[in-house]
Amino acid sequence: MAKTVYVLNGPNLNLLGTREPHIYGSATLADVEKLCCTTAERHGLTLKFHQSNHEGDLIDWIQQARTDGAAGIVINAGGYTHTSVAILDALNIVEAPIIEVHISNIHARESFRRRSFISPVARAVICGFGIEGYALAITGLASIIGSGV
Ligand code: CA2
Repeated sequence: MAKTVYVLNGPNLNLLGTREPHIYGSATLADVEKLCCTTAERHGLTLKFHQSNHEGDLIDWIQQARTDGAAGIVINAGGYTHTSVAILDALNIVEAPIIEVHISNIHARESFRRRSFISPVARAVICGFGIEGYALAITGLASIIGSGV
């Protein structure tokens, strides 16, 4: 059976492509989903792709990934990256590899963005590659879990 990868997106990422293109580019979240889908397929992975503006939804999907036996989680928690102990707690009990993704280079922006509650539990962190970071994250995950080409 194909392994499943969860790609989780946090608050405001539904607005991708509509505002602040100088920071986040012009691709939409639908484009991100397509990119993730193609990349997951290439590696023989099944994709579960979600976005929510609500912290609890993200926590529910993290717990679901764990109970489903997902092969890994790629997460761009948006602004919750810098604030959420609750998301950290949820990720902490996931045994599958977690890849943290940011579209922008969070280290080249305001100082509060340099702190991530997720990085300590992430196997890898990708930032500053634009939406291509999602494809890199899935490819890296496939390599870690030994899936596909
Ligand atoms: O660079 C990233 O991917 C971020 O995770 C995006 C978050 C930000 O809080 C993080 O520091 C870095 C914000 C997502 C907001 O997305 C928007 C997209 C278009 C227009 C407005 C917001």
